[in-house]
Amino acid sequence: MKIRSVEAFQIYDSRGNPTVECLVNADSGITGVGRVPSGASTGRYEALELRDGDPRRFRGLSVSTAIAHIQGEIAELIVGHDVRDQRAVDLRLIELDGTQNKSRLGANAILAVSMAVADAASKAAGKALYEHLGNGHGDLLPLPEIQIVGGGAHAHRQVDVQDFLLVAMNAASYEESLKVTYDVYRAAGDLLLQQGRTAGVADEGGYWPSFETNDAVLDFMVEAIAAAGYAPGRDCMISLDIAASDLYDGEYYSFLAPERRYTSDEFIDLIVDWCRRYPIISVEDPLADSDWAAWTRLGDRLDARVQIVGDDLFTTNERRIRKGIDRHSANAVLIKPNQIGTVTETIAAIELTRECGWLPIVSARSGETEDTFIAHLAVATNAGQIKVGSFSRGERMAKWNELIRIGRGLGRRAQFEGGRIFERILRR
Ligand code: 2PG
Ligand code: MG
Repeated sequence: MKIRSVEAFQIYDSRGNPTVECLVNADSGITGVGRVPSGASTGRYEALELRDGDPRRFRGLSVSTAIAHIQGEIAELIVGHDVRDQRAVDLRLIELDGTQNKSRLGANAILAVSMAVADAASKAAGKALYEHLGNGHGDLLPLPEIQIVGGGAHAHRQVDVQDFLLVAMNAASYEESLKVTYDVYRAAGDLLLQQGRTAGVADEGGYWPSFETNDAVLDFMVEAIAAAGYAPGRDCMISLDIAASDLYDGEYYSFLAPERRYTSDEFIDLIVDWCRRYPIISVEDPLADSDWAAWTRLGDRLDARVQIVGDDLFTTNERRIRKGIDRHSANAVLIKPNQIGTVTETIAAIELTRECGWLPIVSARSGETEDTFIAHLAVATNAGQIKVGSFSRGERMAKWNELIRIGRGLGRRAQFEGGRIFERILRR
């Protein structure tokens, strides 16, 4: 099953910004597709997304250089390779690029190709992508964390915290978790209308309301859960992505709502206090990606049941995850393929996370496409959790819906741990 040709062109993500689509054409008329997403609150240690930088074209965001790299050097390298040998292709791509952060060819170019190769191989085998990627071992439908309110870099800093998400703790199935989310998302919308706070929708489809403080949004989350008929803290819990690297200047964390500066220890106090006062099960990037020592101090202070997730801290990078494990920095890792740039490295990051007893959470980016690769990745690797933004907008719903289809494909083999997944943190 050899690669015959490689195509690449510019498409647009959910913010309308340019991104890369790649087609890998193999024998027997098989074509694999890869489309890359794009972040807004990007971690400093992510693999580099190559943009043209010409302010006259798409405000500098066009991707013709990345596309030219696919059509030129990359195509030349991989034509003739077997699509089934993902690892060999990915390693050659990494070698061809030759940099630590894929900055020469662009992680957007490399990942588009890597994903298209995986897709082509699954089609060649006549298998669904999750079956191919997981060698038939993937059967766990993930517990979703779904955004109700967006803030931070995704909503012009209306509030400082980036994601206020819902976790349906007691849902007995993946589909029931969506039903619970629907109820709460809609109840939240009704409440915002009644309270005159509606101000639009943030980048990932969550509400973008006007609130004076982060605490007010937390109160509102609890109110929305109850209004939907669920028990806060039992049926539903809150997950936060603080995206704290965006709030940190190297010395202080700054909030606009209300305006205040915090030292690392004051910020830790604040997070601990929130987790005490609100039904919070998970905090992502509660501290900045350079503030390593503070992460360890937070872990010592927080209730052992709270999931502490490194996103910008780890950037799906095995080296950084290993450092975090040595330092007891967290107990979960957000997994985003475009932070590292190949399918092989993404799966290796998930495996490392799990080997150490930590929890992986497969995640979309704030700029997404209709691509559903991450839904398959989550099931293939039995990741157990997934984060795809809110319960609205086509690029988000494409992933939630694909997981319904995967569940149907798995039939009676399908597993769902739901909120019990957090017990694994305690068992460490
Ligand atoms: C994150 C993601 C998704 P972005 O921080 O986890 O919410 O945002 O893609 O902008 O980095
Ligand atoms: Mg994040």
